[in-house]
Amino acid sequence: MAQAYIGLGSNVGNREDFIQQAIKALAQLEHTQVMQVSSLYETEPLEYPDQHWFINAVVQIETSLPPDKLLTGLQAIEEHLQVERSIRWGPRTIDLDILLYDDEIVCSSRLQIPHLRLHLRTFVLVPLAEIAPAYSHPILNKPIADLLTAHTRRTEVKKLQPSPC
Ligand code: ROI
Repeated sequence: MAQAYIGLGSNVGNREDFIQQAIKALAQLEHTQVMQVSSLYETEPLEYPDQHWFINAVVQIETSLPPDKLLTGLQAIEEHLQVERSIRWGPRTIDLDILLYDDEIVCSSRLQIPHLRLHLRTFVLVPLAEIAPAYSHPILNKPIADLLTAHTRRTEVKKLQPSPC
């Protein structure tokens, strides 16, 4: 089994609900188990500021799907949850990215692992550091916690408090 980390983001409609539905769908992927789920964070939009804030989270899975099959599975979940992709970097109901897959490096036109901008994005680093602080980035060779400390172009990220009931 491989260990992989999946980034989730939503900024349309009931964002928390889309994230929860996507986590359930991840748990139902064949040959895949959800091992850890980070807190949910409300995050300032990056790149395309004139849109709603996102909810972001990171999930650790164990899977025997190879990276390309895992990507196909994530795309099926996105389609099922009806991703709006009319504007590049614009609003989306749900976005699922493979951030890390063991210490594999994949560089094809369809898929890049580690995710190319993982170390530049506060909304990825904060939830990833919550569940995998010691995980070493296979290209930068630094633990995620160190990448977060070194990350200077921070955008705002607020932890959502779990509802009391
Ligand atoms: N900004 C935030 N805060 N969260 C995201 O998930 C996200 N996803 C994107 C872009 C448009 C880069 N900005 C984002 O694809």
